[in-house]
Formats: sequence, structure tokens, C-alpha cells
Amino acid sequence: MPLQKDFLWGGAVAANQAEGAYKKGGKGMALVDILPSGKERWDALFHPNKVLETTYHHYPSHEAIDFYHSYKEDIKLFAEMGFKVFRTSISWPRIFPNGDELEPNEAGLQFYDDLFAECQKYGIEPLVTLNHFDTPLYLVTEYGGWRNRKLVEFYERYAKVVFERYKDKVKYWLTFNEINMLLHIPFFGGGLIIDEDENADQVKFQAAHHQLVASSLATKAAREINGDKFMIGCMLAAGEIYPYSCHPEDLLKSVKENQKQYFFIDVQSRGAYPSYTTRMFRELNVELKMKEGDESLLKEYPVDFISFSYYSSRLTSADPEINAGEKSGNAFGSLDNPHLEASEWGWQIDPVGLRVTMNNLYDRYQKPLFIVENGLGAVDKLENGTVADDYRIDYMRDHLKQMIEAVDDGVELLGYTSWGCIDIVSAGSGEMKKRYGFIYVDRDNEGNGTGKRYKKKSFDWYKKVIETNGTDL
Ligand code: P53
Repeated sequence: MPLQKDFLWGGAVAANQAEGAYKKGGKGMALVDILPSGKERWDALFHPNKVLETTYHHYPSHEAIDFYHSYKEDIKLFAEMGFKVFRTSISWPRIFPNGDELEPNEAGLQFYDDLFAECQKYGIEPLVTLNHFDTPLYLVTEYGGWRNRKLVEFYERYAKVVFERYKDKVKYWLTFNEINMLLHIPFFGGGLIIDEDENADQVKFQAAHHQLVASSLATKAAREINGDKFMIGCMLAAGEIYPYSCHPEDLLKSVKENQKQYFFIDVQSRGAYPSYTTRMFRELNVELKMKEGDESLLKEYPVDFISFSYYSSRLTSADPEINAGEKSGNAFGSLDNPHLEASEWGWQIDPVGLRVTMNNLYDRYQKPLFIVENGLGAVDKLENGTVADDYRIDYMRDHLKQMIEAVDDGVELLGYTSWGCIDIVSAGSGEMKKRYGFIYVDRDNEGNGTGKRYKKKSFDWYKKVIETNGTDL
């Protein structure tokens, strides 16, 4: 079965990984602006208390690929590929430099006005994430990040300002990028610095509650500002967790692990804490503090669609000895699946897993899905002004085939934006070397290079995919 005629093909980036210009136009610091690159970054992400006192030699977000200045030429290239949609995020600290101001920063607002106008010029629909790993740093150091309920109010103010400002330019919004990342990299997702003697689960789930409330408040504001013209989505770092074997205990373990990821979307989409959380919280010693009105708010303002990133499936066992072999190179630990190959960064490649994930998400929520991240991070070699990235084409072709199968299975799908459609800084490693793009950017891990853009082989391939609405892969 072919994809719908108005299927939204495109690509995705995030402000902090693309824009650079980290202090331009009155922008404040984001939490990601104090993170280094390479191995140090991974260490930093899990010891954020050390980061605040450390000076690193390179901060990749400070310049990134300088999209702040090059967006016109970059969007022109996206248009050349035929993009119908472009996903990016608004940098919260460009709009509210510290996060707790009452009035927004006009220069920041103007930047996104211009950026979205540039998309409009080519008929490209922007898909905008409100918070993509870049909570204002000040809210982390002064307020303790999302553990503090005050952030709900600051976020709501921010959401209202941008909804009001861009209501004629942007239709699709995502409230939080990979909201379940809060459990895996709490500093990224929630600006959380957790002491060793604290119950980490307590801190994380309380912060999650604040984000869930904030997400509903944003949806409420969206309805008030633009009625049903806005489409508000949640965003899950997806990827089914498979049982290691057909042992019933393994299957049970995978069910429980999957619930822990779905938890966020269960609340955002169905509008209530699922019944399994009672036991889950009891076993984790979590006691949520809720305010009166929270539950009815969640109920009344669920999301309109379910967006997700998909890179890999995962694998878990109920046997602690077997599970000790889990790899944590990715944010999500996983056992090695003997049936799958892995990328150069050890992410296991599983196109069928995308179809599995889509079926499960659609069965569970019965709301339209949107794939907003998918792609292969790989080392590319620029030769004669291009990159022969057949490995990337293969990865994407295999995934798109399974995506189309899932649509044939009956899944309602709004669109597909491949991750890092132009090379950007990697979120997990801070490297430029881990490239996802159709467009090569001449910049290395240390930030050296001309910044010049080159079309890879995949550029023309994707152009054809879009032109033929996925019938010629
Ligand atoms: P990179 C893992 C680790 C960090 C962020 O990741 C992640 C994931 C995978 O789910 O999430 C998303 O750049 C994220 C993007 C990120 C992309 O995965 O480490 O939303 O910001 O760039 C790919 O290869």
C-alpha cells in the first residue's frame, strides 16, 4: 500500500547540535553548553556535578555547524531534496536567557521568525521541539532543574510566548524531546544533578511528573491560542525491548522494561497514570508529590499525535548474570542480539524492529504516529567533493521498507524526518565524526574546518525517494 499523498518527508536537527552562536543575540547558556566532546562527554553526562567545576578544551555546541548564520543556504538544500517538513527545536535560552524572566528576548524570537519564514518560502512545514536537551543552565544551577516544580511555570510561559508568536508559521509542535531520556541521562533530559545518597528514582519520576504537567499545560495553551489548528505531539526514544529468550521470565522482564518507557507516553496520550505505576513506584520507593488539579489537567489535555525516534531495538534478560553483559555505549543498555549487526558506534541495526515498534505504538495509542528521528551515524570520507555513503542509503532503504510495511499493517503515519539531515554535533558523543547527514559539513571533532557543505550520494537518493513518495527506494 502506498503512503498517503501528503506524507511529510523531511529531516531533523536540534538547535543545540546545529546552531552554534551560543551567545549571539542575547542567548543565555543552556545545560548542553557546558558539555565537552568525546569520552569526556559521556563521563560528564553521568557526573554533572563535576562538569560545573571543570573547564574543557572544546565545547561543541558553542559553534556547532553555525546553522544560526547558514540556515538560508542549508534550507535551500533541503528544499532541493524536496523536503515537505523540517524538524528543529527552539533554543529555550534564546527566548528566555536565564529561564525565569517575565519578558522574552526579542532578538531570539526574531531569529526563529526568520528561520520559519525561510521554510515557508519553500513550502516546508516546520516541526518544532520546545525542549531538546537544552534547559537554561541557570534553571539547573539556581533551581535544581526539573526536580523543582517552578520549572513548570517557566516552561509554560515560554510555550505561550512561542505559540503566540509563531501561530501563523508553525503547526506541528513537540513538547519534550525523548521524554523518557530523563530516566537514562537525567542531566540531559531534566537538568538533574542527583546526589549519591538520594533515591535517584524518586528524583527522576518527580521531575518526570513536572514535565508531564508542563506538557499538558503547553497543550492547554496551544488550544487557547490556536484552537485545533496546532498539532501537539509527545516524543519517545523508542525501540522495542525484546526478551533474550522464549523463557517466560525473560518475556515478563521485557514487558516490564517496555512499560517503563511507555509510561511517559501512556500519561501524555491516554491522560492518566497507568495502573502498573502503583506497583512500580512502590517497588522503587517512589512517592510522587502531585498538586490538586494535576490529574484532571493530564486527563483534559493529552497529545494529538505520537512522535518517536528509532535507531535500534534492545534486548534484556531476567537472569542477572546474563544481563550483566549489557552494553551501555548507547544511552540504553542492551544485550547483544546475535541476529543483528551494529553500527560503528555499537548501535544494533534492526529495520524489522521499526515495524514492530510502530505496530505496538499504534495498537497502544490509536493516534497518528510521526517518525521524527532515524538514521545511521557513521564515519564519512569526503572524496572529490562528495561522500559515497552507500551504507547510509542501505540503512535507510531497509528502514523505509519496514515503515511502509507498517503502514500496510494499518498504522497511521504522518511523516518521516531522518535524523541529522545535515551533519551536526552528536548528542551522545559531542563528535562531528559521527555523521548522519545527506549533506557533509567540513568540520572536525575539534571544531576545525571550513564549514563548507557538500552533497553526499544519499542526497540524490533521498531526493528521488521523496519525489516518488517512497515507491522508488
Ligand atoms: P547521537 C542516545 C544518546 C543521546 C541522545 O544520537 C539520543 C540517543 C538515542 O536515542 O537521542 C537522540 O547524536 C536525540 C538526538 C541525537 C540522536 O538521538 O548520540 O534526540 O539529539 O543526536 C542521535 O548519535
